[in-house]
Amino acid sequence: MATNKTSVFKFGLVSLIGQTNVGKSTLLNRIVGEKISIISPKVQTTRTSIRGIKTTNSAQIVFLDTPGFFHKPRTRMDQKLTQNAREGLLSVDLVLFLVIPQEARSDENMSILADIKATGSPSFLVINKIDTVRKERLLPLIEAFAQENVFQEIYPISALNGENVDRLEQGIVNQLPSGSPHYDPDVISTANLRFIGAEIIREKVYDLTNQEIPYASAVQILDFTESDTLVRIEAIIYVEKESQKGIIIGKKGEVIKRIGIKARQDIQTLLDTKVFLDLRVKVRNKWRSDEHFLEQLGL
Ligand SMILES: Nc1nc2c(ncn2[C@@H]2O[C@H](COP(=O)(O)OP(=O)(O)OP(=O)(O)O)[C@@H](O)[C@H]2O)c(=O)[nH]1
Ligand SMILES: [Mg+2]
Repeated sequence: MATNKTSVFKFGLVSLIGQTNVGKSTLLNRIVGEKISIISPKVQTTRTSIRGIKTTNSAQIVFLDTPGFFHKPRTRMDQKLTQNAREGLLSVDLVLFLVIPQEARSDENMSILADIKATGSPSFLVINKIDTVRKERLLPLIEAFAQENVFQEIYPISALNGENVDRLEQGIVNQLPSGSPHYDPDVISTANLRFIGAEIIREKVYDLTNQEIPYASAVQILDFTESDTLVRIEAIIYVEKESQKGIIIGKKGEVIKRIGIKARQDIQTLLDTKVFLDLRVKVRNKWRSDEHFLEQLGL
């Protein structure tokens, strides 16, 4: 008989934690092979924890992408982000702690390291963005972290170009407990399309605006109707001030138009169908401190 019954199927929950902007969402998307989580060069991009699922012949890995840890929560939203970030430390089978070479031994990272130690969860250190430094710089870092006696394994990778990501994936699978898959093999996220649509629009706001505008913005989907040939989406971008509304709309509506075009393209690619997107901007004073509204946003 050719069937191989000796290899056990692996299943587990793996969290991606670390400071903001180290490439957690980029790594999730690279491993899953689709854009599940939005990415930007600006800090504080991910706001809620997002699950991405990778299924192979031998394993199903559920990744939990989390918001970056940061020091000084000012608004209620900041506090929620920190709470959501901490979820990644609890009841997971494996923690992936992402750092970048330039800031690997930062105070923030030393504090996250202490948290990982305290929870006692199995964990890997992932040194990301190795494409940005000379390889000689990595060895002392790896040695310093190895001496902490916290990490089962240490992987230098580039989530951007994929270097060493295969080896990391194999390491993860080896570490996971045996178990049956919980999701259909073609399910890649537990987030619904409505949520991912809102996130893609928010990503374009991050892309096309600056200063405080991205952080003062939230996207809510009012209508998401799928038919055979078209998906119709009606969405609102909330900001906190009239002046921010002016900036998002832009001269003669140019900025909002570009946000709409770029978002529509990405959503069309994801859904593989034509998308009609109706986008408006509204002011909602101090929404970042409005508990009820944050809940509506799923935060
Ligand atoms: N050069 C380089 N850039 C990378 C790499 N991985 C991610 N980036 C970039 O780093 C920036 C931040 O990436 P994200 O994936 O949004 O980072 P994050 O950790 O999810 O950030 P938050 O959601 O804010 O916590 C983006 O501009 C990415 O393109 C890498 O391996 N090399
Ligand atoms: Mg992110």
